[in-house]
Amino acid sequence: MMIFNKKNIEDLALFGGNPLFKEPLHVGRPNIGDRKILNQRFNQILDNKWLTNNGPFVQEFERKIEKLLRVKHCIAVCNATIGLEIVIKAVGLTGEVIVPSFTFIATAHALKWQEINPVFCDIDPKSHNIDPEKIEDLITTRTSGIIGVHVWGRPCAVEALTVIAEQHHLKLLFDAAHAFGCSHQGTMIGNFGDAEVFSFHATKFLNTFEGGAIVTNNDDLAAKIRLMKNFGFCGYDNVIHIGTNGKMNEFSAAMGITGLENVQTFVQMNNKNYQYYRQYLDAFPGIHLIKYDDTEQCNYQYIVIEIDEQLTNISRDYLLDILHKENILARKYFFPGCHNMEPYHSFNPDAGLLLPETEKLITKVIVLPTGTSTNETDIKMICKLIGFTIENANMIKKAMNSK
Ligand code: T4K
Repeated sequence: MMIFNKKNIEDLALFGGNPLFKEPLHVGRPNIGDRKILNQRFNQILDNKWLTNNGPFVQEFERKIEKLLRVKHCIAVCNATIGLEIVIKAVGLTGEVIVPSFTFIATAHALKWQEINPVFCDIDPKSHNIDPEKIEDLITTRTSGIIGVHVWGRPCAVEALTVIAEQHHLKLLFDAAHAFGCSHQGTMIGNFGDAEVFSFHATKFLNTFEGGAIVTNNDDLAAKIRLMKNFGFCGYDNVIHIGTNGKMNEFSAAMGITGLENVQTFVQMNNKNYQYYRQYLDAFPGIHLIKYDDTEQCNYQYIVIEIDEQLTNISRDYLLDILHKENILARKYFFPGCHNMEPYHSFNPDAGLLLPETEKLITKVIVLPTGTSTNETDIKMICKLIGFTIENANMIKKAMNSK
């Protein structure tokens, strides 16, 4: 039976006490399905001697995703970053593209990699997603598209973005890296805009070690993307388009298929953890756990809290220091925001002036451990520690400052 080992602030690991957890608790522990079946599939791949290049497992994985999401085309790729790069080129984006800064750096880099400038748009502080009301002011003659990001798997304001894109003749893509298995008004993510891109990185809800998928309902676009992810090959010795190597291998696809067979288990586990956090964090002033819309399909993959320092009396960064020393490896995604990272910061050092909500949010967010590595007791302990920190905030700050 694990007990909470903090009575005084000297008991905190930061001040020399024993850490609450012996082993580190991570954010983003991989969800793994049935190992026996997975190993059978790995053996089958080795027996087949067909390891990559649109093999049978990749094809099965793609068809299964199309069915699950009720989308016409799924093209599996080696990771979401390459997926974004391919689709950006396939829809013909050029010049400037409007994106949120509150996202993983890959969204911006996928553009800049091909000499397209990401123009950072502020977010809606309620959803953490791109704010459609701030987009039109950023549109210039060079703007060719918008990329929305469904941050934490919570859908963007899809309808408003679609209207803006149509009115201004812009392409609309979604970085759906976090949103596999989520829905918006009853429609699965994957069906919006010109195309959407999922990530199946190890830390994602569904993982293929590394991997991703581009999904679209546009036949011509899908055909083009299929060519582009395989060097532009159309049959043997016949290259008809510029392309790259974006192929997913068979082992990744086998992992993905095995994961797909277990998505309900992953959702239940994540949701259970999310509900524990909700229950145990409820009492603490200034700790706001983001909400998921239970009337939609959600993957509950991210446990995200916002710290209101006025109420907690302790900053996000101090709290994070304390958590880390106790072996709780919480993260401050997506700090410091793409606009404060290179090469974007040097290109426009004042970008933050137009991003007040992003600037505020990047100082407030903590993503807490969940998934297979955490259970109710762990969550109770993490929440107790957060409560203990808030209760003793003044003393802790004083001790930290005099260290
Ligand atoms: N768009 C968005 C919005 C994204 O969030 C991402 C990726 C992309 C695009 C691009 O997708 P990919 O090209 O990657 O398919 C991680 C992931 O590397 C990255 O995929 C992800 N977003 C991002 C949000 O998180 P880091 O720098 O946090 O990774 P790392 O190594 O620190 O791992 C995070 C935690 O997970 C650690 O506490 C350890 C744990 N972990 C990690 C791995 C790899 C494990 O327990 N096992 C593992 O195998 O970026």
